[in-house]
Amino acid sequence: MQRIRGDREDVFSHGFICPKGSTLKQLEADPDRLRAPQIRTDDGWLDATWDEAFTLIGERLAPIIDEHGSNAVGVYMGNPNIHNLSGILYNQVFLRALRTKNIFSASTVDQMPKHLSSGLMFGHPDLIPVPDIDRTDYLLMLGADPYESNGSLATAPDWPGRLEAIKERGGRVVVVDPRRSKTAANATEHLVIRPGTDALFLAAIAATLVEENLTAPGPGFYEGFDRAAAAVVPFTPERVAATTRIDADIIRRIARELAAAGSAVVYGRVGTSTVRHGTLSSWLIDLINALTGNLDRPGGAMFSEPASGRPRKPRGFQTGRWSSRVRGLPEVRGELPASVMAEEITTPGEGQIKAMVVVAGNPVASTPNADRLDDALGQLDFMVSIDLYRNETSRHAHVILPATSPLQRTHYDLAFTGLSLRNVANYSPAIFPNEVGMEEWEILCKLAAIVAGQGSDVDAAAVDDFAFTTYLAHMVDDKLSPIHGRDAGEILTMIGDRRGPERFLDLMLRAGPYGDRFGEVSDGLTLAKLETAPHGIDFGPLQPRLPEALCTPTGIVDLAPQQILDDLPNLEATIDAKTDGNYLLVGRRHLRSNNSWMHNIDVLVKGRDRCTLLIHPDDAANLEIDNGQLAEVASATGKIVATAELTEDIMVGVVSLPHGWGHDREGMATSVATARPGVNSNILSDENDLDPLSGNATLNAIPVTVSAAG
Ligand SMILES: Nc1nc2c(c(=O)[nH]1)N[C@H]1C(S)=C(S)[C@@H](COP(=O)(O)OP(=O)(O)OC[C@H]3O[C@@H](n4cnc5c(=O)[nH]c(N)nc54)[C@H](O)[C@@H]3O)O[C@H]1N2
Ligand SMILES: Nc1nc2c(c(=O)[nH]1)N[C@H]1C(S)=C(S)[C@@H](COP(=O)(O)OP(=O)(O)OC[C@H]3O[C@@H](n4cnc5c(=O)[nH]c(N)nc54)[C@H](O)[C@@H]3O)O[C@H]1N2
Ligand SMILES: [Mo]
Repeated sequence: MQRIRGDREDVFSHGFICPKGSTLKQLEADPDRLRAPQIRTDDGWLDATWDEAFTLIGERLAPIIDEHGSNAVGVYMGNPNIHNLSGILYNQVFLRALRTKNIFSASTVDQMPKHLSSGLMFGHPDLIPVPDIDRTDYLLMLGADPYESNGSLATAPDWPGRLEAIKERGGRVVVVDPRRSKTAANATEHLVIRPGTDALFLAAIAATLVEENLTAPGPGFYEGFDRAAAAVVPFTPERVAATTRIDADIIRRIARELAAAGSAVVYGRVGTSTVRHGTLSSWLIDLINALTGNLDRPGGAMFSEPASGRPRKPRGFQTGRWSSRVRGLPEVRGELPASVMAEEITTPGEGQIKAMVVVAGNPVASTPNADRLDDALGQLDFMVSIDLYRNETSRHAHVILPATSPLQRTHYDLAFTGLSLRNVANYSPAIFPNEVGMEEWEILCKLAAIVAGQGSDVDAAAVDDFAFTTYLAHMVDDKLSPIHGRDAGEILTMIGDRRGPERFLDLMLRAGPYGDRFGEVSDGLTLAKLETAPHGIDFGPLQPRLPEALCTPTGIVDLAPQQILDDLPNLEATIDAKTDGNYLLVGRRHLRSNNSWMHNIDVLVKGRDRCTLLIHPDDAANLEIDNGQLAEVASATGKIVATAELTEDIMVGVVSLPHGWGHDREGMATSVATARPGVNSNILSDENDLDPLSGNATLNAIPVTVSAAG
């Protein structure tokens, strides 16, 4: 390979590329990246054949299920699954075969509050509106730093350029963040907020809109307006100002500006989601968008129309169909909070987790009370990881199955085309041959056969055939499916020789909104057609989609879901809650980092230390901590020591540490990362501190004490 650069003719990116994308070559060449299955023995780690690895898994996992039932196997799925056709399609195949209630993922350390508010308001947890920043006149952005992250739950190349364009066309970008992030520094206005109080700030904006009669007349497809209005009215700007540290006048002005703008949109991300009232914030964001008339219109919050289609299930959305065994926390979107994993592993009794399967996840780096989870994983009877590396988490596995690197597999973004700021489709073939020998979807099919009691000899292809024909049968059976009533055999013939993710993808694209519907729409989309368009296919800007896209049983938007309103008294109680003089810890991201797993790429981690504790000079003076000196940070769960970096960019009383570091645990095989380990900020996050509605972890606004170390 020569080098990796952007594709100027790409219909979406026009050549924009992230610095991490251009280092995929180094990832490809990284000698630490796993290339063969690994088995842990008393004499250390040994390379194994795939047959040896699956035989061992069969011998160890099947008896655990026989003896203790499926719930004895827990599954954690990490963030990279979302970017991987194999993970997104075949984790489901594996989970359906296993049928465990102990399903966990990175969603409950990230966006679960948004899924919940969307599920309750729009009827489906994946109907998440995105901010139409390319056409808006006014963006109010909370707890997001797209200059570093390039945006999240709102996919577009070059977020910074798109934000600049808002200002260039005379619009405003208002950023709410306790830290002057790069995004805040480049905004029209930066509001410094006390961490964890965004729900109060947002409620006060909504209250102002109602109180000052600034709400737009709603379309015919909203219900609950009066109840939502009555619920927010107590949260006046004057009442929340002291707690949020944002003046009442400013809150009122922002509300008026949102109402007066030609188009406006409120958008919130990690800083509004990974906090105790994350679901309330997520709901309030969409409520304000609706109250100002900006839901589902250009320049407001809109729904993408992905080429692969959307699930249509007008059954409404329920949570709590089962609960976690130890703490009794409800399932949301089929998952339990990652925060309960450790206790489910270590608490004896019926239903205890005895084995874990981790797919593309590093929960020891990414989820609360990292040390406790690290310890718990060490107590399992058996663990399997599918990963690129032996890292903080996979070092606990008995078998590590290597995943293909990103350049060795085909790519289509099934998840992010549903959250895209433009409707596009783009498919890329694998660039290099698969060097590990198995595709990740084949691995998941083999694991499915093992947990279904069929043994380790079953062919992945047979599992794939079964999974696909079952899925197709459901589609032709489903009255809401665009291919309802069609002959499954005929469709199978039309799809032809494709197998694995490509077969699913072809079906989804052809049955999707731009699809050929298997001969019904001439010139409609097929995977074959997409393959002949190497720069992708553009289906244009987002279009209004309501009420048709809604999945609520009523067919209209519920502005005031009772489940959410029920948490408002808890929010109200925080207004006058005493603060105990602690500091509040928040996180941050950096352009050259990607959660925990790109720190073994030298070009990305070289240079100055980025895992520093940001602290305001006034606080540092009080604590007698100098710039560059070590500081100890302690929370309810643990303590860490990090180098202090004094900066006026952080709010007084707040400290910031990035997550995804701490690569110095014994037994890892990540030589570059371990040489510059940093510290694991999740040693400080508390597994008992959750958003009560979604079960999402509190990873921001963690109460800590800070002192000079050594
Ligand atoms: N304190 C704090 N904690 C946080 C956050 C925060 O802001 N603050 N952010 C949270 C967020 S938003 C997220 S999404 C989570 C992420 O949490 P996780 O998903 O658990 O963690 P990652 O660091 O993304 O780890 C991904 C793992 O997958 C492996 N991997 C990469 N690509 C592939 C692949 O294609 N196949 C397979 N099988 N493996 C692969 C990597 O080697 C790595 O081990 O962290 C959360 N944790
Ligand atoms: N370079 C890079 N890009 C990434 C990732 C990465 O690790 N590195 N991770 C990817 C993933 S998995 C995700 S989910 C996205 C996340 O994308 P973003 O949400 O844009 O991510 P962050 O950079 O963590 O921005 C969170 C901001 O919230 C602020 N904040 C903290 N607490 C509060 C609070 O209580 N209120 C408010 N208003 N703000 C607060 C922080 O100071 C920070 O600036 O990024 C994705 N992109
Ligand atoms: Mo994330």
